[in-house]
This record gives sequence, C-alpha cells and structure tokens, in this order.
Amino acid sequence: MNNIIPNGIHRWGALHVDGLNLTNEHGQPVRLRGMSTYGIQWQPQFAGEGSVATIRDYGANLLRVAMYTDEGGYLTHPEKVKADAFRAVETALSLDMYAILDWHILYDNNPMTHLKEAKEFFAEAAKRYAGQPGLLYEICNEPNGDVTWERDVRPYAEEVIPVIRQFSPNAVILVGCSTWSQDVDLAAKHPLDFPNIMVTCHFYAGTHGKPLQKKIDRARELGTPIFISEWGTSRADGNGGVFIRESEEWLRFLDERNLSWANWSLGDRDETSAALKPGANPNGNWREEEISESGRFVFRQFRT
Ligand code: DCB
Repeated sequence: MNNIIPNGIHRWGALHVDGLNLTNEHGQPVRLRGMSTYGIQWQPQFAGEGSVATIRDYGANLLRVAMYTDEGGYLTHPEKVKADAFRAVETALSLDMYAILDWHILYDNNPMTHLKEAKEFFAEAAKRYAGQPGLLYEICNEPNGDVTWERDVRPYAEEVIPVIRQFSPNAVILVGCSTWSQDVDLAAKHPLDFPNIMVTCHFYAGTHGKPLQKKIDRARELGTPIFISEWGTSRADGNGGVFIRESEEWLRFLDERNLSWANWSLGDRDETSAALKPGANPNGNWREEEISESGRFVFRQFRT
C-alpha cells in the first residue's frame, strides 16, 4: 500500500478516548498534529492533494476541514460547500492522514440556531463515512455571545452525537464550548454522558495565555479530555504578531500534556495567522518565499 505514514490511519487505526488521552486502536496514547484549512468556502484550493501532501511531508498527520456555516458557507451554498468539504476530507484520508470535519459556526454564535441543518448534515456525513477509521467529527466550532454550555451547547451535542453514532458508532466527536471554545472548565462541570468525546479548546498566542491554560488544567482535573482543534500564532482576530515566543510557551504546555492540535490556517490570506503568503501555489511544494513567518514556525513543529 502506498502512502502509509508511521502516525497515520493504517498504523493507528480507529482512535478512541481513554481518560484524558486520545488513543490508537491498541489503546496507546497518540497525538494528532496538523493544520486547519482556512474557510473551505473561500480557499478550497489549499485542501487539494498537492498542498495536503506537502504538510504531510513536513510531518503533519491531521487536516481539519473548516466548513463555515455562515459567511457564504454551507447554509448559503450547501451543495457546493459540502462537496468541497467532503473532497478535502477524502484527500486527507487518501494520504493516510486523519481528518476533522468541522461545522464551523462563528457569527451564527449559538449552535442551536441551526440544529436541524446540523443534524441533516452530520447524518449524511456519518453515513458516507461509516466504518472510516480516520474521520473525527467537530460538531460546533466556536459558540460565543449569549450562549452557555448547559442551556445551549450541551443540549445541542445531545441531539447531534446520536445522529452521528447511528452510522458511526465509535467515531471520536469533538465538541466546542462557550466563549469561542475557551470555557472548557465550565463544560467539564457538566460532562456529556457519551464515550469517545473530547471538548475543544481554541487559543491565539497573541491574545490568550496563562488564564486559558489554567482553564484547560481545571477541565482535565475534572476528567474532561481536551483537543486543541484550532490555535493561531496571531491575535484572536487572526492578525497581528507573529507571537513566536508566546506560541513556543503554548506548544510546551501542549507537549507536556500530549494534546493534539490543528493550526489556523492552511491558506494564503493576507493575515499573519495564514501559513502561506498571498499567491502561494495551491499545488504545494512551496518555496521558502511562499511560506509566511507563521507557516515556517508551525511546519517545523510537526516533527518535534
Ligand atoms: C476564530 C474562528 C476563525 C477565525 C479565527 C481568527 O475566531 F474560529 O474562523 O478566523 O479564530 O479570528 C478568522 C479569519 C479571518 C476571517 C474571520 C471571520 O482568520 O480572515 O475574516 O475568521 O470569518 C475567534 C476566536 C477567538 C475570538 C474571536 C474570534 N476571541 N472571532 O477570543 O475573541 O471573532 O472570529
């Protein structure tokens, strides 16, 4: 078989959650590290084979597919955006990399607002990828605004998880939490009563530091496993910096806890969090000049 990597699907198989750890099919703790796409409705070209294979060559074993709901995403152009998201997922899987299918809510801040659409979407996806060991589902990117875990996010998850599990009974499912997926400690006080669930925590090195790290540790003390499905070297608005020293401190924190992560983002938008410079080749194999300061820093981390 071509395309087998030492930390990929063929070697590790279906992942599970055991205590605070993500484990491979033999129950050994493993770690996923890779990139999140930029909004797939805007830059599907960097989720093609050349680009994804290039980050794999740098050592990544994960691609997160950020399928925005709002902002011209799935809710506006369901067929087109879904096709681009599925294509990106299948590109990663075919390269032996794990993939995350992310229902990327943002300005549509409460996941309950589009519960019906989410259930339809995840039913279709879970049916399509039933029995596929390499796919993780992220059911809400970043709840924010007037949203709480207990009133909104947890009930949403309780509706969507069974829909996925009907077709994909053992898939690992990632659940966001309030304040742009920062209130992991609040989520941990009222955990979801399903196996193979992780709560996501997102950080931006120029904005978030010690206080958010404390929240992660508090959540873990309460027994909640954490997955960093999005982080950036910039400020929380995707720009500013690049905050290399702060990013290094964060990565040390993640290393010490063996936390999995995806960096925002594998795209060429003119903002510091983008790993590529505007006009970078969508087919990958980038020259040094096509990679941003953030990209150069992050691509080095996959092998450490
Ligand atoms: C998150 C979102 C992600 C967003 C990045 C950076 O939002 F999940 O979609 O990406 O973090 O802000 C940005 C892109 C921009 C784009 C914008 C809107 O980089 O090019 O214009 O999305 O689509 C966060 C995360 C944290 C916080 C706020 C946001 N925070 N936010 O802590 O305040 O408002 O987007």
